[in-house]
Amino acid sequence: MPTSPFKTEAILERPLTLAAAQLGPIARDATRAAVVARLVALLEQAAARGCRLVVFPEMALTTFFPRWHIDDEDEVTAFFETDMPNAAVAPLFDSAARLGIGFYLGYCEQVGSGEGRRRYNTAILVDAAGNIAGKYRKVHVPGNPVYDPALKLQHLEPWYFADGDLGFPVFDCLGARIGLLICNDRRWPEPWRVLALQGAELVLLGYNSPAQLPDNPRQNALRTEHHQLPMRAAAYQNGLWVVATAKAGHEEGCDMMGGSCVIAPSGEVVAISSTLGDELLVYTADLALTVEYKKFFDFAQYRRPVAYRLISERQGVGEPLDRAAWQKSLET
Ligand code: CDV
Repeated sequence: MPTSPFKTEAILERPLTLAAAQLGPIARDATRAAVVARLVALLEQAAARGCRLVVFPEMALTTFFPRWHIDDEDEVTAFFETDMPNAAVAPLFDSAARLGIGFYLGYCEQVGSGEGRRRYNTAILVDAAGNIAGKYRKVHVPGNPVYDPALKLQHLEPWYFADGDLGFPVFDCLGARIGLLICNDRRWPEPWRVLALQGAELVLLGYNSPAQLPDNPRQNALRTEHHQLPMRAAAYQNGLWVVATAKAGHEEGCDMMGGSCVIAPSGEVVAISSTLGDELLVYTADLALTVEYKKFFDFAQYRRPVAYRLISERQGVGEPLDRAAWQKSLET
């Protein structure tokens, strides 16, 4: 693949040294203390290598339990955090503040209790002083809302989690405008564009993606391609950097993809993990590189929202609009 010349430029205008902190498998019975110790170890490595921002995976504190239908409500509840930060994650927040490193952390969030209880697949952005600077709740929650014995691979996220209700916010943090996404979000073009319309320069994303799809086996050989393709396109079309971090490896009988990566606004994958275990992938991104691509795709000049109206008005595929309907939609 041809590469753009920016990699050889010695002087970066707005450098931000960041890292994807990939995790290997987390056991179903792993304690929070054991997991947080692994996160802190990666943070220490990041500090030693000059990082200012570390991106942990989706659901970084627990195993990916939506692969099971769990009846035991106490076991399910134990996967969720009711407060953030809390005593279990305090060592992570304390270390980050001491080291002056910001981080993205995916976790399972429970709001309230009893009948009114809500559960979300959530990511937070923590600044270099250890304060929560932003929160996002996963909007594209894939899989089945109920257990389906016909499926070879269960993915019961909608059974456990409500759709995110915070939209796609951006946060000014660490000298960058940052958006947060979670796993399946990366496969859809809309969230990237909504973030870019708010000036996002850097999008952070954690994921748990099975390495094989036994119910769609023809896609198995393309898993890495289907992981990178939408993010590379999104980086290029929106002029932004992407850091995507996996929970990888053989987790409780399921092979999870690695391939944590950093993608430049050129659409190039500029760094990629090489293991399926705990691994720190460090890269110094030049935020100034976003400018060239944001100018190339000058939204203010070239976008035609009126012509795209169907995207926000229609959810699934419907009948073609006839000419009169198009005309009407362009006029109103
Ligand atoms: N955690 C995820 O959202 N995983 C999905 C699975 C269902 C394919 C993904 O898009 O990778």
